[in-house]
Amino acid sequence: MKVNILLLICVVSGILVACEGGQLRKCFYEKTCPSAEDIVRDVTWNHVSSNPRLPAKLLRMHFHDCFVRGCDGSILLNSTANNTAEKAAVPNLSLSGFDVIDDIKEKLEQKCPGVVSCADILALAARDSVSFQYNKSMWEVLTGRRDGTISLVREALINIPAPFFNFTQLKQSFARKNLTVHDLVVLSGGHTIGVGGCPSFSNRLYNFTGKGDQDPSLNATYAELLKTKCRSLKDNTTFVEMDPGSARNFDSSYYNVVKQHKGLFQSDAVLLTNKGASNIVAELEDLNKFFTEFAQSMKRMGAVEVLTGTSGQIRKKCWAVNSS
Ligand code: HEM
Ligand SMILES: *[C@@H]1O[C@H](CO)[C@@H](O)[C@H](O)[C@H]1NC(C)=O
Ligand SMILES: *[C@@H]1O[C@H](CO)[C@@H](O)[C@H](O)[C@H]1NC(C)=O
Ligand SMILES: *[C@@H]1O[C@H](CO)[C@@H](O)[C@H](O)[C@H]1NC(C)=O
Ligand SMILES: *[C@@H]1O[C@H](CO)[C@@H](O)[C@H](O)[C@H]1NC(C)=O
Ligand SMILES: *[C@@H]1O[C@H](CO)[C@@H](O)[C@H](O)[C@H]1NC(C)=O
Ligand SMILES: *[C@@H]1O[C@H](CO)[C@@H](O)[C@H](O)[C@H]1NC(C)=O
Ligand SMILES: *[C@@H]1O[C@H](CO)[C@@H](O)[C@H](O)[C@H]1NC(C)=O
Ligand SMILES: *[C@@H]1O[C@H](CO)[C@@H](O)[C@H](O)[C@H]1NC(C)=O
Ligand SMILES: CC(=O)N[C@H]1CO[C@H](CO)[C@@H](O)[C@@H]1O
Repeated sequence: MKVNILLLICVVSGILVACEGGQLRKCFYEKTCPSAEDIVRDVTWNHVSSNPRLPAKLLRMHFHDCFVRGCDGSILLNSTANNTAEKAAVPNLSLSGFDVIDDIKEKLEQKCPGVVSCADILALAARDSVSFQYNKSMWEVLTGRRDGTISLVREALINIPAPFFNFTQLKQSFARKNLTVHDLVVLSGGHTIGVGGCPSFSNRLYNFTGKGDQDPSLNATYAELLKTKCRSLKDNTTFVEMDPGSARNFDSSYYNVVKQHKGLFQSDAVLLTNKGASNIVAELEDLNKFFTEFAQSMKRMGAVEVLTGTSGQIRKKCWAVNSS
C-alpha cells in the first residue's frame, strides 16, 4: 500500500515536474525498482536509531563524493593494489557510514539486482539519515546517477576545501562546481551536526600566524573553552561538536554559532568576512528559511557532474568497480 501511494505521488509529480535538474529525475526507479527509496529509508533509519552520529557521517560523505569527480559514488571505492582511493584522503570519514551503504546495497541487490546505483544510495541515505529526527523527508533527492569507476586520493586532496581556507578560496572551490556563494553559506549549515577533530582548528588556538598566537576572529571566551578540550597542537584524538549542545540536531543554530564568532573552523568564521555572505548567515538563522534553502542547495550539489544515461556503471558492490 505504501509503495502504491509512493508510485502515485511519483506519477503525478513526475508529470508536473518533468526532467527537472538536468538528467536526474524524480522517482527514477519507479518502474525498475519501485521499493528502492523505501528500502534505503528503512535500512538507514534502522541504523540511525542505534547510531545518532550517522547523519553527520553520511551527509559529509555525500558532500565529499560530489566534490570529487561529481556525485558518482567514487568516495565509496576501496583502494586496490594499484590505486590509493579517495577514501584514503579522509581516513576518519567513518567506517560506520561505509558499512551502512554496503548494508543498503546488499538489500537492494536482493530485491532488484544491478539496478540502483551506489551514488544514488549515498544521496538518498544522506537525506534519510538527517531526516530521521523529523520522521519525514527534509529535502527532495532526484535520482538516476550512475557509478564512476575511478577514485584517486590526489583528486580528493585537490577538490575538497580545507578548514583553513579563507573566503576567496572557499568561493573558488564552490565555483569550480558551479555552486554560488549562496550555496556555500547554505551548505556550510551542514556543520549544524557532527564533530571536528582538533587538528582541523587548533592552529586558531595556539599558532594562528606562526607566532604562538590565537585567531582574533574567534570568540575569546569560547577559545578558552576549546583549549581545555584540545590541550595542544599535538592533540589529534579529541573531537569537538561544531554546533555545541545541538550537534545531533539538524537545525539552524549553526548560524547563531557563527554570528557569535564561535564557528569552529576558519572556513566557518570567514563567512562573516564578506558582506553578502554575512547577510546570508543572518537570514539563515530562521529555521524555515534554512530548511527551504538547504533543500535547494542540496539539489544543486547532488547534481554536480553526475553520470547519467549509459555513462559509468551500476556497481554490484559499492566498494569495488564491477569486474568485467
Ligand atoms: C565549505 C567548506 C567546508 C569545509 C572547509 C569543511 C570542513 C570540514 C572539516 C574539517 C570537518 C571535520 C573533519 C574532522 O576534523 O574530522 C567537517 C565535518 C563535517 N562537515 Fe564539513 N566542510 C565544508 C562543507 C561541508 C558541506 C557542504 C557539508 C554538507 C552539506 C559538510 C558537512 C559536514 C559534516 C556533517 C561534518 C561532521 C562529520 C562528523 O561528525 O563525522 N561540510 N567539515
Ligand atoms: C573497504 O574499505 C572499508 C574501509 O574503508 C573496509 O572496512 C572494508 O573492509 C573494505 N572492504 C573490502 C572488501 O576490502
Ligand atoms: C595492477 O597493475 C599490474 C601491473 O601494472 C596489473 O598487471 C594488474 O592487473 C593491476 N591490478 C589491478 C587490480 O588493477
Ligand atoms: C512517522 O510518520 C508516519 C507517517 O508519516 C506515521 O505513521 C508514524 O506514526 C510517525 N512516527 C512517529 C514516531 O511519529
Ligand atoms: C586567501 O588565501 C590565498 C592563498 O593563501 C591568498 O593568496 C589570498 O591573499 C587570501 N585572501 C585573503 C582575502 O586573505
Ligand atoms: C558548470 O557549468 C558549465 C556550463 O554549463 C559546464 O560546462 C560545466 O561542466 C559545469 N561544471 C560542473 C563542475 O558542473
Ligand atoms: C608555530 O608556527 C611556526 C611557523 O609555522 C613554527 O615555526 C612553530 O614551530 C610553530 N609552533 C608550534 C608550537 O608548533
Ligand atoms: C597522532 O599523532 C601521533 C604522533 O604524531 C601519530 O603517531 C598517530 O598516528 C596520530 N594519530 C592519528 C589518529 O592521526
Ligand atoms: C562570545 O561568547 C560569549 C559567551 O558565550 C557571548 O556572550 C558573546 O556574545 C560572544 N561574543 C561575540 C563577539 O559574539
Ligand atoms: C583514526 C581516528 O582518528 N579515529 C577517530 C575517528 O573518530 C572517532 C569519533 O568520531 C574517534 O573516536 C576515533 O578515535
